Amino acid sequence: MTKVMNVAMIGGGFMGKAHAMAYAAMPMFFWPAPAIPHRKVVVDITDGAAEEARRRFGFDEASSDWRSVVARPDIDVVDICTPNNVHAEIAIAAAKAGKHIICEKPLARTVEEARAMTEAAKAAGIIHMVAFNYRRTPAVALAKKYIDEGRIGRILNFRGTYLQDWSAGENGPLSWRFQKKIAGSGAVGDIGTHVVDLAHYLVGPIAEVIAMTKTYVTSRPMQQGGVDKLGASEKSADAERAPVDVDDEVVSMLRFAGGAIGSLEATRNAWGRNNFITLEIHGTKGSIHFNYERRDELQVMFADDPADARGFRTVYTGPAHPYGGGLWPIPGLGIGYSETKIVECFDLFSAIASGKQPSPNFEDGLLTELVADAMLRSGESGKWERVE
Ligand code: SOE
Repeated sequence: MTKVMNVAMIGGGFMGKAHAMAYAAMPMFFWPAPAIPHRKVVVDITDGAAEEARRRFGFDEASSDWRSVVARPDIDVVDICTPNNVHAEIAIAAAKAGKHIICEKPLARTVEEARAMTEAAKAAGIIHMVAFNYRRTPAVALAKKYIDEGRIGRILNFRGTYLQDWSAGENGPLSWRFQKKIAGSGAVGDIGTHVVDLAHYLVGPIAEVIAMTKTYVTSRPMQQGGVDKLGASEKSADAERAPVDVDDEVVSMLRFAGGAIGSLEATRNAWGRNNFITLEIHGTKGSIHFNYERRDELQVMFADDPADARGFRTVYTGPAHPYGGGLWPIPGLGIGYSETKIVECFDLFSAIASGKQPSPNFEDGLLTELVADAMLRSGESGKWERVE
């Protein structure tokens, strides 16, 4: 019999929605499931918000006290879907209570927090995962397969972007994402870390960076409570403004430990770009291009293709590709954000069932945090900064 595991989800906002959906859907896709996640308790900041999340996301119980929930003997997995400022506190308490943990990205606000979380998780011997979900897009996993099989050859370079436009308007509210004490950093931590994670996954560790960071919108109308609306606020223009103390954009050059070079750009102020995660990798035997806005497709070019057929071809991911056995039965039916979260959930529970750490785990999350920190330091110093 497949084991049922009780999940306590802390945070019922945007990520809570995505994770709750994945808990319900994962066994429907991946059957037999490695375990069946049971939506046991959802925690939010007030009893009212928690109860609403319970009804909406199908949990048995609601609570506004994460400390007592995390300590409960009937909880197997703690899922951290909160803003970044409480990741460390919750994760360390959950690890001490012996719970497996999935934590939303970025792992923490600072390297110190990420290190403390990693040490606590390792000391407790629990399974831990950071929710960098874009690795779980089948086309990205296919790129990884081609690279691991040597079909692209030695990797020469990497170009990664993450461009969005939800904060381009200067009257988008000052949500927690623009406050250093809650978020840690701006575009670097929020979306740049996704690209760092993808670069680590596909190419290997980044050793050194030189970066420019910039803040274009230096103050924003204060948010009038409620959930983070990601920029969209009709009435916020009249509200009192407060300073933004994080970066809006980062542009960085990268040196990988394995010898490849690369670049990374991340901004949430690029009008017209919505979730524009692009990757281009050139190797000695071929090239790969991916654009998340066309996430069913992997563009690939093999240098030994006949001269009269040279060029990128489009592979539509489907059953022949990573995770294809669980997802849809023919290519092109459409992979979405939900599928990346369902696959993430599958990988988490597979790791728990097998007792083998998934990737990215907290150690990988800490490495990503070290790169983000080097970018922020380089943004200040104007110099190459080592990742250490
Ligand atoms: C906002 O930039 C955001 O919600 C990020 O925080 C997520 O990590 C990304 O997947 C979508 O955009």
